Amino acid sequence: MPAVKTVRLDQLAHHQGQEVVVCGWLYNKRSSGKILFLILRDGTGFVQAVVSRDSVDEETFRAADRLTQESSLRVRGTVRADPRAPGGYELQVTALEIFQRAEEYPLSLKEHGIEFLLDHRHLWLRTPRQVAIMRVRHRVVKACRDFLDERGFVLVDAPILTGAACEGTTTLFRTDYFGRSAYLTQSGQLYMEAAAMALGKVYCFGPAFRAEKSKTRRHLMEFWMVEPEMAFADLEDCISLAEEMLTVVTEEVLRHCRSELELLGRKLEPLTHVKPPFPRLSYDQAVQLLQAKGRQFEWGDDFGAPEETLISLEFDRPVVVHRYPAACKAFYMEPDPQRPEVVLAMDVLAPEGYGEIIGGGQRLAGSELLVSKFREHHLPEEAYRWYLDLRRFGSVPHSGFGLGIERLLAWICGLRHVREAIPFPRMLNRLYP
Ligand code: NSS
Repeated sequence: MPAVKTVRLDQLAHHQGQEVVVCGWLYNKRSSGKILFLILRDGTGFVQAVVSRDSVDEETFRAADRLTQESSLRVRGTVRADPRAPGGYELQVTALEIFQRAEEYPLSLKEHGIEFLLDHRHLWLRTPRQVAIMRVRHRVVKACRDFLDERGFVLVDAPILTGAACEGTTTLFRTDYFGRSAYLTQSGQLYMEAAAMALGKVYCFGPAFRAEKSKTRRHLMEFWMVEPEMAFADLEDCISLAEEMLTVVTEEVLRHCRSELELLGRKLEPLTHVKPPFPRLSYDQAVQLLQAKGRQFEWGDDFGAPEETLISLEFDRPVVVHRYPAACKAFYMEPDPQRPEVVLAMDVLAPEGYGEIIGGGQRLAGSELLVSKFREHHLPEEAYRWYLDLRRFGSVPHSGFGLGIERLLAWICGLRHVREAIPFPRMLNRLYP
């Protein structure tokens, strides 16, 4: 094909009246005998390529007529705005080259069952809805990172293979490490605490693994987490950071991903409420709220999905729940000096019934209490010797949190299940594709 500029489909508006080359996959096709309408997609948009018998040779026309869904091709043509065409533009085709004529495509444009779609996740990703979700995901990740970068946080990568648990020993994925046990990381937090003592304000962004033997709408075995950690920071600083971060990330998505959210059928109005201050409830107040709503719930119990949903439905923006009973939380939480039976932990629950998207708080700074926590939680002290060192050499108040990307994305996009929020979900009975 002669040298004419190759353009992405989302750039066609800048090339009206010009001859261009575009590459893509066949999404749909109509024919009126003399004219073929090929709807192409390229991951950035759509175009209607119009092939008429008079403008290409007979052989090309016949080959185009035989094209199947998802066939890959390159076409040359002149760009014309047409509000009726999918994508808003038409190409009057003058040349067409086929990379591959696709075999019979398993995903038709009609509805499929969820198991079938998950079995074909590698192809399902090509559909407009999934493309929109992945674009919003990209924006969410970028917004989280930009937010922290602009505030002086340094990205520090945490290891994936670890020797000890961060979030309880029951959900560890174990693997063999030259005859010893290693575990896939549940959270980079403990390493970020070490890094915060070196650099001040740090974060990691990476995958986390939990062998959660539960099939819920919000649990994955492998998910992605952003974990900021700050030295010389208390629970209050941690809550403010979470509040500001969620506000900015939501604003960025609204600014850059409107068409994606519209395609997903997401109501924008609830997202426009995400502004500080977020409502704050102590665990005690949350328990009172649940009991007032008629829920059977005892002080000391941990919230499950139904409780989180009930609480979050009471507010029009994310809600912060703080000061949980020590027994509900991990070993590393600082007790409230006013009330040692509760810890300086906080969770952020997303509105519209979505529930927890952030977990964190102020970390235990004293070495003696930390050692007794290891014993209480039956953790092997030897594996945490380095972590204890952080309390022996210049311990300071410090705090941080973990934000789960898929849960945040599920809420922002209005998805029913986190499985659509990650390109290749790992679930209880799914390791394919
Ligand atoms: O267990 S967390 O509540 N907290 C931590 O892991 C801390 N060590 C983080 C820290 O302080 N640096 O998990 C944090 C978030 C939680 O709010 C969810 O958004 C997400 O991680 N999360 C999950 N997402 C999907 N699937 C599963 N299984 C999952 N578990 C946690």
